[in-house]
Amino acid sequence: MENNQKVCVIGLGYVGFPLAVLCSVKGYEVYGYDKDKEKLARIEKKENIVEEKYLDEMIPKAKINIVRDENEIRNCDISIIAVPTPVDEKHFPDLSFVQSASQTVAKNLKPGALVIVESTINPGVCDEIVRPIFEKEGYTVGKDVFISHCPERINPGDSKWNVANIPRVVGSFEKNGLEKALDFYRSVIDAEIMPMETIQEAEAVKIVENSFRDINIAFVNELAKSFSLMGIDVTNVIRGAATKPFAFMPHWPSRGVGGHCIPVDPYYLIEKAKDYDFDHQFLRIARAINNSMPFYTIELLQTALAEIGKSLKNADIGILGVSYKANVGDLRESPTLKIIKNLEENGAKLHVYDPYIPEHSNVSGIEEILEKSEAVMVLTDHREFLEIALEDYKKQGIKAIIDGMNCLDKKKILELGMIYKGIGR
Ligand code: SAJ
Repeated sequence: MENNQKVCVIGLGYVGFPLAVLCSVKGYEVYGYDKDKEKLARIEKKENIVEEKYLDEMIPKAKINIVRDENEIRNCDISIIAVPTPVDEKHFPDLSFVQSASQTVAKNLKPGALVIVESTINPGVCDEIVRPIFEKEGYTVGKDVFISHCPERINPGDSKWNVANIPRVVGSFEKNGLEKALDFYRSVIDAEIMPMETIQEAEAVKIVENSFRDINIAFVNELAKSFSLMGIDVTNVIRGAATKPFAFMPHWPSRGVGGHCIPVDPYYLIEKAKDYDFDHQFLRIARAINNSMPFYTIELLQTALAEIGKSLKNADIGILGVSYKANVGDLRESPTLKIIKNLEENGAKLHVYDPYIPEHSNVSGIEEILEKSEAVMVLTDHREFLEIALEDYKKQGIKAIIDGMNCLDKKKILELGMIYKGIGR
């Protein structure tokens, strides 16, 4: 389908790149803007830079014109901002990337263009930060610029849900902007595109869906701590509760909550609500519980070592998995990094391996970990680790296994005579 509209995607990461590819195969003339020159070179070589399999057959058909001069954005009818919105070490939202991307677009805007923010932002950012940037350049929102928010919902590594089929919500400051954004997303995505009544509602949707996940994970993490004191396997209890066909959604305890979304987004709401003198205590408590899990996991290791008369100091500890999520290599807010830092501070000798993050590994592979360690912590449920025969741990003299993702066969590990500590099991 030919489409005479030109689209520019600002930020070609795990959100922007798939969207740019999709827009191109749907017939738009697509421009891509990113500060990372190396990434741009790889895109020009038609590389699948986000390593998402579903893009493999789309990329050869896609054409992404790399923006070499910001002026070229002036040709575009639609500019989509898909840049990171991390938090700083105090968990304060860092909106600098959204600000700078908005400034780039505002200084190179085609009058009448539609500007869409896809980055995750808290309610109020479009009105208080993005809109003034365009007004400062002399534009009138709803007249010669249209601003919309459509929060991204990319789930890295998901083989089923992707940019082409995930339903979306869209908000804008006024009717025309909303219609333009709805028309655009309905032309590229084969799923429901829901109009929100205000742009603030659209901003709130993403924060709410990810905070929902964070508090539910905190719920089962707290259960894991209490049930393990009672000798109850919380994962069996969750599986049992999940047989209820309605009004229950299983979440799973683990060594902690990492990633670019779940542990970050609640802070956006917590901080914004402070502007209204409201304390999101429930979100804060959930964050505190999830942030405690790496240290709870270390306590499990200490207990296991004590059972063999050892302490952390000078203990040879194998760390399997640094990535925050299985089968991808992503360190953002990784709980393992917190565990590694704490164990090193306590004098443990760490042998670290993550097949997806070689630069964070200090051994050649699984065999070396098993040879050198006396206890092993499985902290990411990568498929490679699930394939390790438990007998191999035993053969190599491993005395204790800390199962940070509850992904191993506890019963078999105990039968082999090793100590097993899971999160709530
Ligand atoms: N985690 C748990 N227990 C759970 C689920 C996750 O401890 O029950 C941990 C994971 O180990 C990981 C972290 O939480 O460290 C985040 O896991 P995630 O599965 O939520 O993965 P993400 O960070 O890729 O989250 C994305 C989000 N997608 C978007 O924001 C667009 C999230 O909304 C999705 O729900 C999630 O993928 C998903 O469902 O996989």
